[in-house]
Amino acid sequence: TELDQLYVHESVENVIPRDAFVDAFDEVSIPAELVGDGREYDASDAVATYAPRPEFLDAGWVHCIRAGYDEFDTDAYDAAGVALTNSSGIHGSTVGELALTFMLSLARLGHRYRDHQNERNWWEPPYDRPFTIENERVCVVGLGTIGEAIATRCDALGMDVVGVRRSDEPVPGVSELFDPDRLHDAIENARFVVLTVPHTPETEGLLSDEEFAAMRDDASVINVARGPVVDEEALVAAIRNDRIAGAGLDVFETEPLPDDSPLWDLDEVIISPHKGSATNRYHLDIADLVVENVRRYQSGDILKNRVA
Ligand code: NDP
Ligand code: 7N6
Repeated sequence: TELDQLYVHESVENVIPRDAFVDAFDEVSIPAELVGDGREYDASDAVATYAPRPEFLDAGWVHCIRAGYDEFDTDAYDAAGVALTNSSGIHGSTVGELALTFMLSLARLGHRYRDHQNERNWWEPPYDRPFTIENERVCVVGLGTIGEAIATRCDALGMDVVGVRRSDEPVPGVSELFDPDRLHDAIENARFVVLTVPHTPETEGLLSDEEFAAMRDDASVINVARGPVVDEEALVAAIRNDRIAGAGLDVFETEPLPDDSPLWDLDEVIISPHKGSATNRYHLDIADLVVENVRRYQSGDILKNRVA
């Protein structure tokens, strides 16, 4: 199949310096060019982008440089016969290490020590506050690239790892798998509940009042998936009322997190600015995916990570 041109939409700038990204395509067999909005495309064009744009539906193939493609209208892509691919498969270490950062800090108190360091304060925690993640149970909800990376890391640190997914495909390091309709059984004994599911109609509001009530009162929520997977108001209430202990959050219902969000003020909430996937080699990781799919597209093979 013909593919003459690779366009890089300027929205990639949200996460990658645009020139570094275009330069990463030096080796690819077709020319790569940076574009803005309002450009016209045809079936011989490929577009690599962060954000969706209506005009991309005239291209031959669109690559989303994120794993989560919930902002793209997959039905419209199907109807237009335009291939849409995403970037799952490259975020295991980056997002996985952030999830471990959150868990280790919530147990070993890195966030509290830094709070007090800012005040030049030799703060000593209450005797019963620190714990080890070793021997604690973690429930990983969603066991794809990121969930599996978290599960294997937690297993290596001596945690008891259980997980939730729709299929019964086993995952290394996970001792027990639960169906999504047994979510409460899966989370009720966990010290950490880690969210790594896509944002879909089924996963929206997955953790809300009932789930926080089912969880242990010393449990923490780690959300590295998408904000709407957690009912944020219910989360704040659960932490304030000591129904659960805390949270590590990379994603939020509204991003950037608004200045008046109560989450900012909670000692046992760690906030990162949706940078779980950040790494100084993101442009290279994405380019590898795109280059592989240019090759496949041109030889008529099935595209990797095709989602529409
Ligand atoms: P994958 O597609 O590899 O994994 C998603 C997993 O979720 C699948 O294994 C699937 O397993 C499971 N799943 C889907 N629906 C449900 C459900 N209703 N209940 C339980 N499990 C479900 O994606 P990634 O691991 O690459 O990424 C996951 C999500 O993380 C992305 O969609 C994105 O939103 C977010 N993300 C966030 C980043 C950040 O910067 N914080 C970076 C990258 C991704 P099964 O089919 O068996 O159910
Ligand atoms: C930065 C976005 C994703 O879905 O939201 C994340 O991949 C990361 C590229």
